[in-house]
Amino acid sequence: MCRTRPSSDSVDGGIDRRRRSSSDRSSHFIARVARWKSRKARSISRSPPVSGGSGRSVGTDVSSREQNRRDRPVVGPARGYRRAAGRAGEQGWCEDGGVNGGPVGRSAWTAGQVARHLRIAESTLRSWHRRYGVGPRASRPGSYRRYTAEDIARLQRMHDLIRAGMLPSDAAQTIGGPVPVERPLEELVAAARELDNARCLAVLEQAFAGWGVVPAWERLCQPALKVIDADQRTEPDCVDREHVLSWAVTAALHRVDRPPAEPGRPLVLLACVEAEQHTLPLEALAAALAQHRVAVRMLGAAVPTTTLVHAVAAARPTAVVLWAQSPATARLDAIRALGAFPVTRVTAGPGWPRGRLSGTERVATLPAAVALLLDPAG
Ligand code: B12
Repeated sequence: MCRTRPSSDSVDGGIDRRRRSSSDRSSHFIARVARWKSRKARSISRSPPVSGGSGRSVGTDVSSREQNRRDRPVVGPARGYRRAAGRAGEQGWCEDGGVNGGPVGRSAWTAGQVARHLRIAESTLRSWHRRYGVGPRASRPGSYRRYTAEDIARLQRMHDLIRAGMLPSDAAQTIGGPVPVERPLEELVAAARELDNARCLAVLEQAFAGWGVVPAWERLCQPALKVIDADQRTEPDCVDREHVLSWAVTAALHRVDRPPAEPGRPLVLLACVEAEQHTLPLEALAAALAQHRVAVRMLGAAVPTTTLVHAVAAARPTAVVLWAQSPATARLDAIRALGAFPVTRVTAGPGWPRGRLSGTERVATLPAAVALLLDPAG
């Protein structure tokens, strides 16, 4: 395509290409070849750094044309990352999406390139990032995850330590521990807006592990859900972001460490009422209680009243928490049906009528729910 496009010099010079003399054409050709050579030389000088440890370079592993394509350093925000392009410039990326050259200043490499360089699976690299926070340091809101030479050197050291027999968790600590996300809320919102499940998950996992479930839910998840929900006022179709964020919050909560329940502790059963899809608050409650070594049974979304009754008869919980997000789903028959069992009935969520329903407890926040359920009989 490039070959048939008029070059900017021919346009600037006002020369009609068809009337150009053969010496004009050959000097243009020579100039174009020179430009191509200098571009190629620049791209070669941007080869991935060869770390002291292995002396290997990514380039030596590349065989097929497809691999070559994928190995090429990504030179700017991919399609669909336009919003990030302005900020990306601060990180040393070309603001034009890379069309004029590629990374300027610091080089940056994809996870695939780094994995090939270290000769490990890409999934291992991602798992180091997710579990131990060892990943690209330059994680800015809206930025696309890329590894710098410094990141690669740390990862190489981690790899060497593991090969020498160290546990990955110890190796991660030795090389400097998790890299805290600088502004987790902005990072999480940006990742959700880019529909980047993995990046949302990484931020959330770090927050749950570092702050604990309740603070991370209140400081990070609740505000992020509010922001993403508010996006729909200006962009009604962007509920996809809410789905991605909800998925990531759920996945991260499922990954929270759950020590074995303490024997003799009351069993708590959690369920959303029939037709209720809003499970996240109960997911947070389940993880928070599990961290306190409370035994939890979670039934999840849209539990029919008959199913709830069956589960209570089978599991014999001490307390049952029923979530209703809106008055449209709040089912009083579910509360009544549980009256036949010796359980503390707890209503949670803004759907239930204000004030306490007779024979039930009402909780309005996650910390209040945890406090009540740590000792439902007390
Ligand atoms: C995530 C989400 C979804 C996800 C749910 C995914 C999941 N697995 O949970 C999906 C995409 C499935 C979804 C679907 C729908 N949603 Co929705 N959703 C939300 C969103 C963004 C968060 C819900 C949530 O988790 N809230 C809990 C926290 C985050 O909310 P909060 O206000 O910060 O918390 C308050 C309390 O709830 C309490 N609290 C917080 N955490 C905890 C924890 C515990 C244990 C306790 C006791 C209390 C507590 O403290 C706070 C102060 O009151 C809300 C907007 C919002 N910010 O709440 C809309 C929202 C709840 N959804 C809404 C609607 C309308 C729907 C749909 C009907 C949309 C549709 N047309 O299909 C469907 C309903 C499906 C159904 N039948 O249930 C409306 C509800 C309006 C209403 N009052 O009826 C909201 C409020 C959006 C809006 N602005 O209009 N939704």
